[in-house]
Amino acid sequence: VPRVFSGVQPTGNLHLGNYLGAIVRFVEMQSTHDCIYCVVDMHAITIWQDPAELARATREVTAAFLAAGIDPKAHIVFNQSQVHVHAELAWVFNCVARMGWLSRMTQFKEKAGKDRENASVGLFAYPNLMAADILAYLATHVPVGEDQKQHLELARDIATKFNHDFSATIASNGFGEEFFPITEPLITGPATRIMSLRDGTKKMSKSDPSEYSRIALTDDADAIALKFRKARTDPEPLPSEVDGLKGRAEADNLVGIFAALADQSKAQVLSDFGGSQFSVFKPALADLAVARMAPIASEMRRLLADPGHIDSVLTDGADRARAIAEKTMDGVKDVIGFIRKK
Ligand code: AQP
Repeated sequence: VPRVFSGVQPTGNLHLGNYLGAIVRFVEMQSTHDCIYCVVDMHAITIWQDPAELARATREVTAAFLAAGIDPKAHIVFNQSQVHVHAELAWVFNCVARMGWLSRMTQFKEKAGKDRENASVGLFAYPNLMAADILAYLATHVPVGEDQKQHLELARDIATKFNHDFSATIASNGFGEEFFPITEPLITGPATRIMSLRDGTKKMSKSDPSEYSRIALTDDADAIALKFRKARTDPEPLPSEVDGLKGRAEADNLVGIFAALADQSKAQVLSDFGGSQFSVFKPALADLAVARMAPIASEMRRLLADPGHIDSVLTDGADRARAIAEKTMDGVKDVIGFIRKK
């Protein structure tokens, strides 16, 4: 069975983009893959996190995974910092990846902004840790949103260079031609890039200062309806064909969200709503979002009332993840020439 790895950062404000772009895919893949889903708390601290808030957000992402339908017994759910191999393998990858490769990462440029001198070294090396997350489990498939495409290409480059640089000891240790698989990103469906409700050119993001830019997974029905009502749009009615969404970023985004929530294509949505004004479409979208999201929000609240249970899910998952990752790390050490206890 092919193995999947993916992660979500516990940086607060989990939103509809995270849900439709990532978590929904995580749920679907359980029937066809061995799945490992991680709350990547070590990634989160590349930007300052308040300690109490980090722990709270870690439990909240875990609750979202479980409430959405991820089965932590059949698959693995854990938080990254409980498995030491992520940090250990990331160091090795710090020494495999080249400065030039990382300098081209657009997310670093965006997140570091103008004050690059003051960005953490971890923020720069973030993609190496992400490669370690995936490759510690020799995962072959990674479901992510569009924004992570460049980081996944880097993970492929790291795997390729490692396999090449150590080809002699990879073969002599009996690992054949390739130690690490060349991971495939899975970026599909109508919701790979959900945009901000306030600005159709920016992605919906946890860190946007405006609450109105995103639908949070914990929003109640009133908040969802209000945010869609206030969502920026143009004055034209919806087109009947997908082509008519060109140059209308905000309309395109809302139609994409509707399609993803209804499990339809954008063409199907437009065949129902083509010619409608937003005053008709937005309430229909809000009703659909509430119907789909309210049960998840209420299950999250139920789960979060028992943090001890959530922590035990994470610890149990980490024990099983560690067993897989340590085996990979032993192989890496043998291939590199690090002496270890056998
Ligand atoms: N707007 C989005 N549309 C579709 N997918 C998205 N993802 C994030 N935003 C969107 C996907 O969600 C998964 C987890 O994301 P993350 O928390 O690890 O990383 P992120 O990209 O940093 O999330 P945010 O919400 O955008 O946070 P900030 O504001 O900190 O940048 C990933 O699979 C991601 O693709």
